[in-house]
Amino acid sequence: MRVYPVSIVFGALLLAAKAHAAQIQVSEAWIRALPSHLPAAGYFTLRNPGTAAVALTGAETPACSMLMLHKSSETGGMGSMEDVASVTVPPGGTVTFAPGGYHLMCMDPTPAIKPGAGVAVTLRFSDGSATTATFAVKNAQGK
Ligand SMILES: [Cu+2]
Repeated sequence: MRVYPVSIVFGALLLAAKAHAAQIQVSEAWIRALPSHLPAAGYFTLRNPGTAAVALTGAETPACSMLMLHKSSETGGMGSMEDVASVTVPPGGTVTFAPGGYHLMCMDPTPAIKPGAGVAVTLRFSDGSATTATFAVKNAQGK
């Protein structure tokens, strides 16, 4: 039998409690696959059940060479998008990634990005937690 120093056990318990309290919930996750190897966009809703603000700081999936945080906007009828470093979810609040606004941009989609399939995407947060959710792949019409 091994005896662990109390401080290590206590530290692990603290970490577990912290991660649990701040766990962000992901729902309605999907990816729009486009023809001709064009970048695919990922959409979802984040809900923060915790009591502190948590920011989405990054995302990754084996199905894309890179998964970037983007925000679409329209100025004078011209659509454009920009990189964003993080997206904050307020305590008790939700943030929706949807066409025309925030989205994940999947560069170099692999054949796994195929309508009808599901791909695992890991979302990383400012509190050090990470959540992996299955994104349903839909076609260009969002079906
Ligand atoms: Cu984009």
